[in-house]
Order: sequence, then structure tokens, then C-alpha cells
Amino acid sequence: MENDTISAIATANGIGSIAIIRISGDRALEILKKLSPKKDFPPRYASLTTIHNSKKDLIDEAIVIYFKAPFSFTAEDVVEIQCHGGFIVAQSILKATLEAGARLATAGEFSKRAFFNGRIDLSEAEAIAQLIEAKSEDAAKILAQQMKGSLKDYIEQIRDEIIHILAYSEVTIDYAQEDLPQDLVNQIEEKLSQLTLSLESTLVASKQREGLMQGFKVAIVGKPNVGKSSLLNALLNFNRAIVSEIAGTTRDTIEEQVKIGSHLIRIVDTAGIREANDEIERIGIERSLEAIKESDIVVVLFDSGREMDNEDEEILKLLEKNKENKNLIYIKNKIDLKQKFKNENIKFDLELNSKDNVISLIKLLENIMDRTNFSDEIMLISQRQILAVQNTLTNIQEALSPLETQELEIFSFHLNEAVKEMASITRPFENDEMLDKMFGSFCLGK
Ligand SMILES: Nc1nc2c(ncn2[C@@H]2O[C@H](COP(=O)(O)OP(=O)(O)OP(=O)(O)O)[C@@H](O)[C@H]2O)c(=O)[nH]1
Ligand SMILES: [Mg+2]
Repeated sequence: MENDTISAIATANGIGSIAIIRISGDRALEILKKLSPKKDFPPRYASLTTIHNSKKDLIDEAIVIYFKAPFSFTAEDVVEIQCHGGFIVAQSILKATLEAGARLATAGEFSKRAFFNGRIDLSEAEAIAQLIEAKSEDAAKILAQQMKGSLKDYIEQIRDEIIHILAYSEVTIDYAQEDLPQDLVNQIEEKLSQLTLSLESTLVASKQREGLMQGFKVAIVGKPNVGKSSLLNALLNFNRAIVSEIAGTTRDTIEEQVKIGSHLIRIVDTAGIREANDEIERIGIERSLEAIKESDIVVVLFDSGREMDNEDEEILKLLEKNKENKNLIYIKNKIDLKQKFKNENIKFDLELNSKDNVISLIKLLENIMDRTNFSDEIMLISQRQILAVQNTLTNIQEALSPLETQELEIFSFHLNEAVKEMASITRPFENDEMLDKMFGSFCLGK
């Protein structure tokens, strides 16, 4: 890999009290010395210095830390310049580092160097990238553990177990030219089935906790005029969506983020579902259906001030078809009105007045989301990791019948593939394209 010196702003773009410019590579210290009148930067000390551009104009006064290789995030020489925040100062310092010989880093390039220099493995790099975007305290806790290597340890343990099993059979292939004794076959089968169970339960737990990682998505649905937009506004605590007594007011889905308890959730107000009167409404309703499909939690509203009708029935049927892997919350709304809605079959979770008080719903949402907290378990945090575990499982399955029939070469081929798949989670065999794609999704300066 090229060894030029890279530079980027590592902090978020915008107004803030400080910003950090990070430089990594052989020339990091030399570049710093071009920007600063100071001559000496002892490693790992915070030094206060003025920072100047190539014309020697003063840009800012900053705290500078020099990390001497290999004791840095990238294992190269690294300089971090902590300057005043805002839009201009950090950009000017970045520009000065480029004029002094650095190259602008691409997204994720610092982490990529940390990976290539053996400082972190891929599972740790992915945990760092997601920690930055964590949507709940629980997610942050899991990611922090994985950043410190808990997933890596689990992966290595599974990989070692498969290698151990392989060792048994390969001794027989190499030396004895005989069949494996039946009791050994049984033992191997037993071990493989334990591994299968462990990997399968990791896959299931990872699926269940997707909401925890990506932020739960909550859709508010119901027929027109039941008070969906009023409920969204009450949850957000401001008048985001237009509310009116005209049925069909909301024509398109409206998505907002809100923090409930320790979770950052995405909440979607939808167009009321009914036989559409026109094309735009029809498209809006299609989006409502999409929102149901994509949600972890669906809040279903009924207007208790009106009698139940066909539109309510249709919505019930629709949810029945889409309820898999979702939490449904049935709400009887407008309980301040004269009550006309009658249906023995719907078991309402809550009764409320969405214009007035939604605390009971907030509490219920918080409970549901807290239930999905299994913070001590291992979980797979990217599609890449999930795919690798699925491929490992397939290979383990495919190793079983050749084991029965004593076709040991085929058996060991599949287990070798399983080992490779497992190892790819932390350290893939040459696959530049995959690495570029993965690190390319990181933030700049990371
Ligand atoms: N009395 C009473 N009126 C409510 C309540 N919730 C909403 N409303 C009223 O019901 C009407 C419809 O409310 P919206 O929030 O716009 O209903 P919606 O479900 O978003 O309607 P569409 O966007 O047309 O699908 C408005 O006049 C609200 O003020 C409630 O709990 N009690
Ligand atoms: Mg609405």
C-alpha cells in the first residue's frame, strides 16, 4: 500500500467548540513543523502552538499531539491538531497541511491503514464505524465490546474448533489411508452440531437486535382521520405534520427521529389507508404499506368516536398479513369523544387522546425496545459478517454426508472452506474490492 501522508478533518462538519485535523504517514511530523514555529514535539504530549499557512499567516492557536509510530491508531506517525471549531478554521488548517505535502484522505483511510498495519481487524473496524452512528445506549455498549475484540475472540474460538476437527480427519487421510473409526465419526458429528447451534443462535440474536443497531422504526397507521398525524406531533412535541378534520390530509409518509428512553427511533406518520380517490393518494397509500413492511413496531390507530367500518376491517386484515417479526400496538384513540366504536375481537393495548396525552404510549414503546436488549451476547453487525456465518454453516452442513460415507477429502474441503469463511470476518484473504467498499462507507477522517 502507498505510504504517502494523509490528512483529514476528523470531527463533524459544523459549529462546535473544537475540531480535530488528523495527519498520518511518514511526513506527519515534518508537515506539522511547516505549520508551527515550534521545533520540538515530544510524543504523546499536548503542545500549545500557533498554526500558520504557507504564507505564514496566523490561522489559529491549537493543541497538537504527536503519536510516534507504531504507537498510534494507524501504527504510522500521526499528528492531531485540535483547533477551534466552526466552518473556517479547520478547513484552513487542512488546506495548510495539503500545501505542506499531505494528501486528502479518502473515507475510512485511517482505519484502513490501521487494518493493514495490524492494529485492528475488520470486525473491530466495523464496530468503530458503527459506534459512531450508534442509535441506542445498548447498541453502543455492544459495539464498544466488539471494538475491544469480543467478536474477534468468538470468531477465533469457532475457527479453532473447526481446525481441531479437521486435524483429526487429516491425520487419517495423510497417514493411515483407512476409514475413520465410527466413534470418532460420532464425536465429530456431535461437535459440528454444537457449532451449528452456536452459529445459528448468533444469527437469530443478530436478526432480533437489528432494530437496536439501526434504530427502531415505528410506523403509525390507520384509516384516514383517526389522529395519526396528531399522534406524531404529540410524540415529537411540536407540530411537524398538518392535522385537519379533512380525511386524507397526509398524502405522503413523514419520517422524523425522536429519542425515547435510551433509544433513538425513526417514526413515520403515514397517509390514511383506504380505497384511494386519486393517483397521488394511491401512491401515498402504497408508501404507507411500505412503511408497515419496513417497521419494527407498528402503532395502529382506531377512532373510537366513530363506528367501526370496512376500512378498519381492511386495515386489520392487512396487518394480519404483515405481522411477522413485528410488534403491533393497537390503540383506541379519541377517547374524549362519545364512544361509538365496538369490536370484541380487537384487544387494545392502550386507550388515549392523541391530542392530549401520549405518555402511556411512550412508556410502552420504551418497554418494547428495552426488551430487545441482550447486551452481553455476541452479535453480527454487518451484512458482510452475516453472509460469512451463513456460508460457514452451509459448508459445515455439506461436510456431514461425506463424513458419513468416509469421503474424507470432500469432508475436509468443506471444513477448510468453513474456516476461511469464518476467518474472513476478521481478516479476509486478499479481497481488495471488498475492503475498498467496506472502508469507503466510513466517515472522512476515520
Ligand atoms: N377529539 C379528538 N380529536 C382528535 C384526537 N386526535 C386527533 N383528533 C382530531 O382528528 C382530526 C384528524 O386528525 P389527524 O391527526 O389529522 O388524523 P390523521 O389520521 O393524520 O388523518 P389523515 O392524515 O387524513 O389520514 C383532527 O381534527 C384532529 O384534531 C383525539 O384524541 N380526540
Ligand atoms: Mg395525517
